[in-house]
Amino acid sequence: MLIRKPSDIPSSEITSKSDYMDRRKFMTAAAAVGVAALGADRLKNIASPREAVHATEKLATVPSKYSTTGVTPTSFEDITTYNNFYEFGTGKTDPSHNAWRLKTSPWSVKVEGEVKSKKEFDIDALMKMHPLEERVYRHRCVEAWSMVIPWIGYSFSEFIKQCEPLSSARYVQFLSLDDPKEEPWIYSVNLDWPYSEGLRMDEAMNPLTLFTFGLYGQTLPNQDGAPVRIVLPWKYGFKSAKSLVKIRFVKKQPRTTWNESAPNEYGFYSNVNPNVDHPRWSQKYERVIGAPFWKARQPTLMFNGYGDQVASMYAGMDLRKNF
Ligand SMILES: Nc1nc2c(c(=O)[nH]1)N[C@H]1C(S)=C(S)[C@@H](COP(=O)(O)O)O[C@H]1N2
Ligand SMILES: [Mo]
Repeated sequence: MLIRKPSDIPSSEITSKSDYMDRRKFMTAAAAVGVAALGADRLKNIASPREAVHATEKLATVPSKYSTTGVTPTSFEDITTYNNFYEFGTGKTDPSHNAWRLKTSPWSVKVEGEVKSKKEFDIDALMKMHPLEERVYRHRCVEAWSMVIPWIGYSFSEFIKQCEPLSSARYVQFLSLDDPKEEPWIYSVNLDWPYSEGLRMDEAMNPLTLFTFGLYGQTLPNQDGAPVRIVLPWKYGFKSAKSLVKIRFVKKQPRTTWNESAPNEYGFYSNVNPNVDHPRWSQKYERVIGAPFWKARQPTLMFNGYGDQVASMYAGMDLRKNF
């Protein structure tokens, strides 16, 4: 996404001045702690923080009938070094350098809102809730680049069943971790934290909606949203929130981070649609990350190629208005 550089943003816009000054003090302290930790323990065993982020566990999977065929997966290297994860910086390589700070164990996901009773699931229990499938999906960022990623997970609908939502639940909200100790970059990025995304209940129930724990045969590298994220292959990448700590079943359409940041540019639905351009660029084509130059520019497909499975959910809707 394109947003203003931190230096362009007056501090008053982020928060009150005194708050801001306190935060600055805190950041300096946090940076010092980070350097100390790096200097002492970490460098003893690993060559670089990058390596720590790549330290993942193997996962056993079963094949999936929802996997996309006839596509070539992007390399592991590109998938793990070309990321959007603004909690760890806005540059494409920032998350691969900075996300080693994310502590993914212990980890749990809270469930609240319109459910029979509040729940909290430990990450291990979540990963065992249903057999893990390998699903190759196209991944299309609103910035007009794309990848193909062999994810690991199961349909989010399996998890919804365990949550016992009430009939009053019409939307699902996804909330990412916002921990300034592990993600001090959140102070310099002009977005409202925590990162929040949302889906209509039928979209959340669609079998393509993947509760995701891994990629390329192993647990998610931190920069890709460890230990658990959501993946929606027919929507622009920003709908696929990373490092989830809370899932809310709600009555009304929830706040979503990019929509509240620039409502004329990023809608609630954000279905991939080559016929509706972003106000600042075309969505007709995409740059394929890692592809040889003669394949690097390809036309974007309606619903990113998943129309057969998802188009009926939007029947009768004006997709220009509901972008
Ligand atoms: N919490 C959080 N989730 C996020 C983002 C983010 O900045 N923070 N970026 C989004 C965007 S714009 C994209 S394209 C995808 C990128 O996922 P990937 O880096 O695993 O390819 O994550 C999405 N989920
Ligand atoms: Mo994106």
